[in-house]
Amino acid sequence: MTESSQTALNRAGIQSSFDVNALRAQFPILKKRVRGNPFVYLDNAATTQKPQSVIDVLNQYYTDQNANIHRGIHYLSEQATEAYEDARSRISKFINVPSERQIIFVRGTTEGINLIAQTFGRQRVRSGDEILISTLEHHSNIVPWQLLAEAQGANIKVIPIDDRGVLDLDAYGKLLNDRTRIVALSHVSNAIGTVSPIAEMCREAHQRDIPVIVDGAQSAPHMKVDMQALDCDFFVFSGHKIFGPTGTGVLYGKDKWLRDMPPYEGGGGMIQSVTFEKTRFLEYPARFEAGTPHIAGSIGFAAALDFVEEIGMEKIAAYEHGILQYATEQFSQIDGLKILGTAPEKAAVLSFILDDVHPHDISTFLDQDGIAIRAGHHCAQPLMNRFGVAGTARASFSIYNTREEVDVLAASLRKIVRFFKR
Ligand code: 7TS
Repeated sequence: MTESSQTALNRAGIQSSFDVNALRAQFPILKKRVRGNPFVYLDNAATTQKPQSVIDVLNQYYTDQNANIHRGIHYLSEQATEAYEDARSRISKFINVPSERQIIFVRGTTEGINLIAQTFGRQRVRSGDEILISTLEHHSNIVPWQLLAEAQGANIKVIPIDDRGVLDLDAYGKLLNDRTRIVALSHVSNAIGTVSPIAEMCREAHQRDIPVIVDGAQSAPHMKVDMQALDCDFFVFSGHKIFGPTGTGVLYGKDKWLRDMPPYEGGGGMIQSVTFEKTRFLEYPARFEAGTPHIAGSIGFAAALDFVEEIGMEKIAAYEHGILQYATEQFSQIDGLKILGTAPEKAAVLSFILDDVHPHDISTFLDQDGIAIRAGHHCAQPLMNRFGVAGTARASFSIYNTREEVDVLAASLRKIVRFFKR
């Protein structure tokens, strides 16, 4: 271990108080062997593995509590409703939301952004207006805005980045103008790990009364996110990237916007009264939660946040930072390896290319050694284009990854270098 990563861990007091092996033991899947090797899971930006506590909550729900919510006036339905609403309340506290009602359950970040675009966006954006996004965005924070722009006759504008993958804030200031109706930004880039200064960018947009939508899919799992400190207008993140079940996520919005937004989907659970002539809708959050939701999933999502809080987000951030630094140092010693994304503020993601070896070949080779990474465009094709590559290989870290796993990855990469040099 190098001195700098040692210092980062010591600073956070993690060496003494954090036992990564004990933590790993809580994740049954990490005991797997893959192709005869210990399983090294480094695809956490795609989805994280689940601790036993979350698996147990899902099991318990279906074993002991399952009923539909907000409907049947019977014992189990009441219990399920209470557990579901309690999950909403715990999630709201996790991101410091003023009222739990401002948490809307969705299927994930993708659905959350589409919901905002198709309700708030349609209300707000007219012909000739501009929607401002950045070069760093995941497709799910590009395509919903393009669909909206096409429907309304609006235009998409894009904040450029420098060669390190850092947003150009001067350009941002200049791009904000009287036609800008929405700013939509990722907090942390899934493809190269850049952390963007969201609070500062919100302040600047708010000076012009422009609302800011934040894609928090990759920030909420890796750093403390506080809605009142960020002061963004909307924030969306996925449960499955923070140790929770797939098919879960939440959308947070400011009351001043949510209260006047029209529904996204129509159906049961979101109406006050229905006649064939006219339907009256419930207030939010129910207005945006048509149909039977992923009840067990949302309860599991809250259990995942309990797991995070038990460790402490500051500890998680510091530990992962140490791993990222260590991996960056290891990678810099590998012949022909180039890291994409060298922003001073980064979280948990290391994207790289290796001479002319195709990223898919890298991941296939690593897979032979039981190592799971992601290769390709990472649903960020415009960002790949900016760097002049079709794709990268990407290792993304979580709290259960170790320096030993980074060593295994580095050794396997060296093997690939030797193989292709022959
Ligand atoms: N936004 C960001 C920044 C993401 O990283 C992802 C998923 C999404 C939105 C969409 O989230 P979902 O839960 O709705 O699918 N990112 C990745 C990834 O990096 N590899 O696989 C999925």
